[in-house]
This record gives sequence, structure tokens and C-alpha cells, in this order.
Amino acid sequence: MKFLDRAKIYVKAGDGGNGCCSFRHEKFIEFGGPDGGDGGRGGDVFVKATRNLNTLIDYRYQQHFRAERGKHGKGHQKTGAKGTDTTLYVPCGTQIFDDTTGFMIADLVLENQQILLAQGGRGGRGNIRFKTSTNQAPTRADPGELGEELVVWLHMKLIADIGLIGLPNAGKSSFLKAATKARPKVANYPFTTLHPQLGVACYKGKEFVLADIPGLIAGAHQGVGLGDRFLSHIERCSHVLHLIDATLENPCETYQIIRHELASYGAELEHKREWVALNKKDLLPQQDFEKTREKLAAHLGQPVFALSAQTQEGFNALFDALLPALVCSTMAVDDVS
Ligand SMILES: Nc1nc2c(ncn2[C@@H]2O[C@H](COP(=O)(O)OP(=O)(O)OP(=O)(O)O)[C@@H](O)[C@H]2O)c(=O)[nH]1
Ligand SMILES: [Mg+2]
Repeated sequence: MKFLDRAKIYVKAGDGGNGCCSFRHEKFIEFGGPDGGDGGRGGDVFVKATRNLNTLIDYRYQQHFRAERGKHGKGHQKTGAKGTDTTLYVPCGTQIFDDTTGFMIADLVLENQQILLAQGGRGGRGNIRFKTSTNQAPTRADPGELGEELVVWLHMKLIADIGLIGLPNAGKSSFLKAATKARPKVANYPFTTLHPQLGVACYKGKEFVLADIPGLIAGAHQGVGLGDRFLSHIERCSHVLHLIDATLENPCETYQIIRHELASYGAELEHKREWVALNKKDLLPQQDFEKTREKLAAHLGQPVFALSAQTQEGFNALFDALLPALVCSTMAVDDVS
């Protein structure tokens, strides 16, 4: 499935049906009076979040969405039918912004969360409504109101428990592949991953979602490499797992490059709970690896986990440490909602 995290769409709710101007004409009934019914209400446009999607790609092929207009009123006091509503399905984690004002209209985070984006117009009143003691034969009937129309931007931000960050080739996709059933592309060249990808890991009866995002390099916040656009997908992760390639010459410097990019992005990403792991343990002799790990841990002032995405070594130790923190954060979200 192709990945698209931004889309601009036009939505138009249905116009209300027109009220009807009609008079009762029946044999043997004199002065039948007005009997024009009201127009029906125009259909609404709703946006609903679903977990079955993780891309906005559908909105690349269709950008205009209209709800049906209300049916016109008819004689014999018949009210027009309501226009059919239109519902747009978006992945959980989609934000909706007004194109003109830039104002955020909604943030659909929970499954089945739904908002009314454009309201249908009310139906016009038929002439029966205007009958009064002094005007027994009104010819006035109102037209239906226009339905709302607007242009909006949809911004999808993936929702995951842990976001994987690091330089290209650090082994992020390899880690995702080993820890989950996701099958991201893994290759020995930078920027193998071009779009974020999700995977669900199961450990000791608990499930958590990992998000692999394209690698960052120095200057990503200025658009170097693939830029830092995909960092928006980390915004919703409660934790970040920073993977560092142990075979690089200076892991401390590598670490700082990524931290600098996080800070430059400007959505408080640098304040997220960070776990650091040194990957590719299998490629170095044990002693060298431990020396690098100790050096990095001393530099950071926090533990550094040892990993090998290839042999899956160190996964259990990392998950054992991560899991209690993840459970806590899930509970905190539930408490709020
Ligand atoms: N020996 C060994 N090789 C690894 C390990 N982890 C990753 N690799 C290799 O490193 C290369 C890059 O791995 P990827 O998983 O594609 O790296 P990435 O961080 O996703 O890279 P980008 O998608 O470019 O950002 C691949 O050739 C992997 O096979 C590891 O633990 N041990
Ligand atoms: Mg990758």
C-alpha cells in the first residue's frame, strides 16, 4: 500500500431541498388551501477515524467529496427526503486543518471517532407554513439553504508506542523486521526506508506498536536527505528508541547529530522518553563492543542497550526495560480519556 500523509480535499455538504408552493386541488373540495411541503435537509459530510487504514493514499485519487442535496418538497404536504450523508474514512491520528485559516478543526485519534465536517443546508419551507388567518393562500415557499463547503488539509500522524530513530543504516528496519511481523525493506545503503512503517510487537502477552521512520542526517531540519518531515510521525509516540550503529567510528557524535535534529524540529520531540541502543553487536568483538557501549553510556549518563537486529540478541533485555514504562504511559492516556 502506498504511503501518503498529507492530502488537500474539497468537501461540500448537500444543499437543502426547496420548499414547494402548491394548492390542494380535489373534486368537491373548495378552497383546498396551500399544501406545499418543506424541502429535505441536505446530507452532511462526516470524517471518521478507522484503524483499518494507515495512509491517506485514497485522497490522491479523489479530492472532491459531496453529500447529496435534500429532495424538494411536493404537493399534498410531502416533505422532501433528507440527502444521503457522506463519510470519509481516515487513519487514526489524522488532523484536519482549514486551508484558509490554518486552524485545526479536529484531531481524530481514537478509533471510530467522528466529526461533522460540513453541515447540510436546511430544507426550505413549503407554502403551507405561511398560511395565516389573513393570508389563506400564500404563494411564498423558501429555497433550501446552501450546504457548507470548505477546503481542508488532512495530516496523518501515525500512532505508535515507540518511534525508531537513527542515522540511515543504523538498522531500524532490521529491528522492526525482527521484532514484529512487518516486512520493511532492508538493505545496505542509506535511505532504504522512504516512508514510515508500523509493526506490532508482542512480548510477554503485551502488544505495542513500533514505527520505523526514514533515517535522519545532519541538516535534516533544513531538508538534507529526506528531511525531517517524517518526524511528525514521532510526535504521537510516547517513547523513542534511538538506534546507533556500533561499527561507526564515533557513536557519541552520531547520537548528538540525531538529538540536534530532534531539537531543531520543534515539536518538543527532544523531551520524549528516549531509549538508546547500540546495534550490530554481532559485527564487533565483544570487548570492543562493550568499550564503545560504556563510552556512550558515560557520555549520555543513562544505560545503553546492546542489540543485534540480525541475531535478535538483546531484544529481551530491552523489552523487559521498556514494557513497564509503556504500560504506564498507556494507562495515563486511558485516564485522560
Ligand atoms: N550484521 C548485522 N547487520 C545489521 C544489523 N542490523 C542491520 N544490519 C544491516 O545493516 C544494513 C542497514 O539496515 P537497515 O535496517 O536497512 O537500516 P535502516 O536504519 O533501516 O536504514 P535506512 O532505512 O536507510 O534509514 C542492512 O544491510 C542490514 O542487514 C545487525 O544487527 N547485524
Ligand atoms: Mg530502513
